[in-house]
Amino acid sequence: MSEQDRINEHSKDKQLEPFRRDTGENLTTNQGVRVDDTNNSLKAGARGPTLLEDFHLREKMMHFDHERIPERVVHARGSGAHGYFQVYESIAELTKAKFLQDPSVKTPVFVRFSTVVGFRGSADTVRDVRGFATKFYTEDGVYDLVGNNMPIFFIQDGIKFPDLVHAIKPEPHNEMPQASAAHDTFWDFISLMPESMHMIMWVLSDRALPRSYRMMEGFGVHTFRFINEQGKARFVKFHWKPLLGMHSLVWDEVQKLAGKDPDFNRRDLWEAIEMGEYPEFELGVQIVEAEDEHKFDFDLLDATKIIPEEDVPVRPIGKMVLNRNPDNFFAETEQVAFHPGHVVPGIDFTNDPLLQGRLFSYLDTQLIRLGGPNFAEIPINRSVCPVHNNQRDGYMRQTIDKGRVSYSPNSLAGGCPMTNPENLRTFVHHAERVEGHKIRERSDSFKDHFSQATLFWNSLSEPEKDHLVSAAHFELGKVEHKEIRQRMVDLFNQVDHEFAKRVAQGIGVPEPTEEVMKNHKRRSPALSMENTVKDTVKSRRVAILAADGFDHSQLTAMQQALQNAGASTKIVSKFGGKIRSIDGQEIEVDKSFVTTASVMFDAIYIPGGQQSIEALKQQGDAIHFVNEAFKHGKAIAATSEGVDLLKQSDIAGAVMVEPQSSEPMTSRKGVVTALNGANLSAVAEAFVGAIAQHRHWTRTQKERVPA
Ligand code: HDE
Repeated sequence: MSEQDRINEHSKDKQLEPFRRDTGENLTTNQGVRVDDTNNSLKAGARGPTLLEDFHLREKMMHFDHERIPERVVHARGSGAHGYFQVYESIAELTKAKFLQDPSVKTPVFVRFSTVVGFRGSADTVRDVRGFATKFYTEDGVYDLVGNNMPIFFIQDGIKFPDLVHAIKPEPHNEMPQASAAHDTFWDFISLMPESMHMIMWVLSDRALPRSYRMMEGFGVHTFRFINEQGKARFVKFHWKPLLGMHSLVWDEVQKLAGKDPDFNRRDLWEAIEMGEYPEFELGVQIVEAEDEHKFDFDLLDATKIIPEEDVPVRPIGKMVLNRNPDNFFAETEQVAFHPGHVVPGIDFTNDPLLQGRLFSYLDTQLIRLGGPNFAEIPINRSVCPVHNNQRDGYMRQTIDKGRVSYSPNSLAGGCPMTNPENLRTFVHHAERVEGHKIRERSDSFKDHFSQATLFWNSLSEPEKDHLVSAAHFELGKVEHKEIRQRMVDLFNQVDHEFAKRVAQGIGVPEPTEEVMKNHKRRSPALSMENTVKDTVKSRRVAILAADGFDHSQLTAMQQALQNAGASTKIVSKFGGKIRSIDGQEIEVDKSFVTTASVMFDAIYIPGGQQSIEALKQQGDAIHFVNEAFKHGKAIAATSEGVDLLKQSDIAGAVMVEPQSSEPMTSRKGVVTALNGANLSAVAEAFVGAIAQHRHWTRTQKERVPA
């Protein structure tokens, strides 16, 4: 295989091919011996004891007994996808990384998205950071960008990681709560760790509730280095930007989803790829010249800080497309082993003490999780370029190394495999000059823990601020120890006085009286999700509520319009089976009220049809569907008699749903109505626009709507 062939979009796929296995016709043992019966163990007489001789039983049971491996200590619950990455144009001036040179090369990738805190079987939609780990199978070896959906971290030094994780995981005496930070040990720790304040603002924000893995940003978090062919080093921060924009769920919704569909984000990713709606992310970089290292009012080595995008713009350098679901969850998504230390020539580390801590942890944890030192040979982890070294043996060794030489230097194998520091494709560590005393100390340049927390707060829109305050009410409201709640309010008071007062009001502790830290009033618009992409409904899911006697032409016209815009629809009714329109046409119901809920959709549409609407009006589930979608800020459309269902619901008083005679159609705060079905194309256009807005947070009366 030529080098070029080896690195193309399909090279990883081809490499995996020999490992794939179909079900096969005949059931055999692991030795390939055909089995006569797998339903009855071998016994001495039909009612007699089982015989030790039953090799099929023993082998089957032995394998089953060992099917589980330890789950990841953090990021246990994940979802993977294959795809490729393509650079827009060569960035050779910045880095010699081979996969960032040639726009015609599609470098294969495998991505694993994850939650951090919950166990492997926990719900997807919890309030948490999301992992965003990408394995690039490049021509110069495997490069892992092991990032998160938040650009910073809780702690500045890796040595605090075990403490952080112990504090946030379920409490050790009773193993509660699952997949949640809302408990005493976490907030006890945080209230004593002011360096976590910036990250805490992100975790309390809507960023912690992504609508989809396809709609969240990713960040390398640490400052890394790019090294070009001339050996010039620059600082770099990595950003993934979703082409669909960043969008979130609402708190009430995520809690319901955790019960109704704990696989919500996983299913969303899987279905999108199956339907050809391939998730796309742009890779961007913020570059800082080496000589500018100290020009910021924070330290580039401090992982609790961002470089505001307005100060150093993010330069898009390429695009990743995820276009193939894994064949087997365990073999790929579970066994994949990421490591921030997997770098290729052209990408290097900095002295960020958090990053340095990570460099030890990942290999170490994989040793036990994947059962020995040979996990790089597991198909999903294999490099697509050749691997040669003197490593031998160990549990589960796959490679059959030929010859008698496994040491260096040697003469018997002509000195091979050789090292070659002169070759530009060889990884040579950046020769950074370092000097210092051996001390356990934090640099003074790491000591401002509040300015960027304030920057984040200042940059949010009003609805985002409201959500953040409510999140603090929930999280801290669950904390039993009042002194911990108090300490948090005192810390928040150093972020913003008004914010701290609002939090205090909801958690039963006195409001701070003094403004201890003057708000610097700086903002970074890039931090608000209000300023994200809002011009597409691609891959959005719309529920159409209907019953017998619905208006077929309205329903199908809306379906068509939504599909043309890239959204997909599901017909929801009381029961599964078929429903019949006024003019006798039958359509298949996709989901019944018991198998779905408004929380699984981005928007709802109610077509007319007297009989259909009369039936829906009698169904509490239909009314609830409307109320709940309204409360969660979702776009709602109703035409002709469909408007009556809105009037019957609790949203009638909350928005003006009755079109005026002078207005054939109304569209207010994401509720689109028309008494006349003839206006369907205008309704559809307004509805598509309303869905593209994602959510209509400014519905002032939504709090009064029960749901
Ligand atoms: Fe991780 N982290 N981490 N982490 N991390 C792991 O590695 C660790 C940190 C991240 O989908 C573990 O194989 C330490 C920051 C992701 O398989 C473990 C520190 C960021 C994933 C580990 C950090 C991350 C992990 C658990 C502080 C964002 C999931 C299982 C020094 C930049 C990768 C494993 C996947 C997984 C250690 C901090 C991202 C224990 C010690 C900061 C996305 O090795």
